[in-house]
Amino acid sequence: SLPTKLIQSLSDLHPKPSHIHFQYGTAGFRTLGSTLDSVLFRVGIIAALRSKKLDGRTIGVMVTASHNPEPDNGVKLVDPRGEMLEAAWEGHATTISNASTSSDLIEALESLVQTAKIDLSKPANVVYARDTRPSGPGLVSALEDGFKAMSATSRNAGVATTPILHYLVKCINTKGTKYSYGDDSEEGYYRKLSTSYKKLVAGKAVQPPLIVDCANGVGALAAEQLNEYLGDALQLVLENTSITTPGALNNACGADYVKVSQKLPPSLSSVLKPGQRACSLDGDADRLIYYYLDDRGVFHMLDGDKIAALVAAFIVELVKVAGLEDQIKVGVVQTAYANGASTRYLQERLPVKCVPTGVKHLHHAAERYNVGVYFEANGHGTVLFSQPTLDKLTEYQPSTPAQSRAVEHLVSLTELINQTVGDALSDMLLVEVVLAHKSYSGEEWNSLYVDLPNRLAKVSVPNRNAFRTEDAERRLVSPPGLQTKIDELINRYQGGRSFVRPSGTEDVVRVYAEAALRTQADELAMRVAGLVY
Ligand code: NG1
Ligand code: ZN
Repeated sequence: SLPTKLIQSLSDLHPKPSHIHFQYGTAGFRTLGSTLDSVLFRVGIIAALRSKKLDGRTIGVMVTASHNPEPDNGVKLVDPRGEMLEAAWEGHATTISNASTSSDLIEALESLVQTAKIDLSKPANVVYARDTRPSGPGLVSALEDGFKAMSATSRNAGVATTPILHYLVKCINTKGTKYSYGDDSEEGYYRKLSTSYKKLVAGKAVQPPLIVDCANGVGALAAEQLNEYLGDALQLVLENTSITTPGALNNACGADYVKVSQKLPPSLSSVLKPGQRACSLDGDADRLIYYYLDDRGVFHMLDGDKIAALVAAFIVELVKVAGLEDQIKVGVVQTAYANGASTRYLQERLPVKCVPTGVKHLHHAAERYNVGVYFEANGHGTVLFSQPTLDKLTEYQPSTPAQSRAVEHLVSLTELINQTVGDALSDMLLVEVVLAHKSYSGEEWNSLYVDLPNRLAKVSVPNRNAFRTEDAERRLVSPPGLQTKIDELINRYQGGRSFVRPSGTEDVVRVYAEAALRTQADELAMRVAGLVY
């Protein structure tokens, strides 16, 4: 049975604030860091129970609030294959985090053990990491108390990016098997990425230096390491690396700032030369946005949709050259936030599916293809190769040198691309590979299609749960009548598209609008927001 005495005494050190309701949302628990102590303690226990449920396989815990402001923090659990926590357990986590007292907590835990049929005699293994937020160390010690309460075996991965933590989880759980994902260390990660990158660009002209905006977060540490492993193969020029300056994290920099404001981070204005490529990571380095200034100094953004278009087209081409067109089907997964122009571009070339927001939905939909490319417009995404596809690539007997090269490249891509989750550094190298192969400048990449002007806005409402959607979040079913009014507005704008959905990570409702003209997209967004408010 559960060590109730130990849990009780440790839980008393981490009381739940009485006035707060916590929710395990699309990105785990996420709110003001100063309110999360009890949640972290309890997540430590939940991680241990999840591991026991899965026969002692290692569960990951990541402490981060990604692109959110510095005072925020959060925590999410990573399942053994490096993937997001199974949906049913999101509910368990929410229930447990809201038990008001230590004895309520024990009751809630006992009920989970019963309903999930957890064998408590099994071992519990966890690996955990945090980003650079000032609230991180305190929250991690609460988490460690949770492990202690369950006598879990834990491994501290220190300060690491979210994708590195996912990588470690997958490596640990596949260690010594024929599906071994890699060496379960940060060095193993950098080696895997840099080695496959070097293979992929061998014989190509070295790309000019790339400016990397590290959002003053953990990505700065990882990018610095990666830079060393890359050596002469690619030079990263790191900017916004002030990880200890209070208030700097994600402040007027980083992928979310660039995507939402559609602007160059002011800190880069004196650094970036016209025509030079640059990219921004977010606070935990799982999102990536590229951009450049043209000859007139005008800013152009290359977001997740542009990355999807670039990468999907490249993989389709390699599959074709390899002579595997009939056997390996490539597909793309997007959300409603994908720019309409990107959807049109992709649909002309390969199957495209639209799913609700949240990595979990994208990831699962991508798993249905032989090769599934998924990217959110905000720059979070990756490419998944199914196991049969991986097997096919290793067994395939090419009949020409060109086929053989294409297959080698595809195999190297499966190593370069983080198969567990979107990974800004892995995606960045992936983009660099394609640019090197195609000899594309930022401008040429950007001209694959022309983005429809768009605007993303958020509206605070008394109750965001009153907003319910259907059709992959593209239409509202409640509040009643609102969708009809939105439709009437949309019809007045050329190329107009707009939708409204409740955020899963913030207490707001998001409004998205696009139209043929900039002013029209802005106006449509504003008017739809006016309907919501
Ligand atoms: P919400 O807050 O549910 O819109 C945001 C992003 C998602 C995803 C999650 C998790 C937008 C519009 N939404 O979700 O795409 O990245 O955060 O971090 O970018
Ligand atoms: Zn992130």
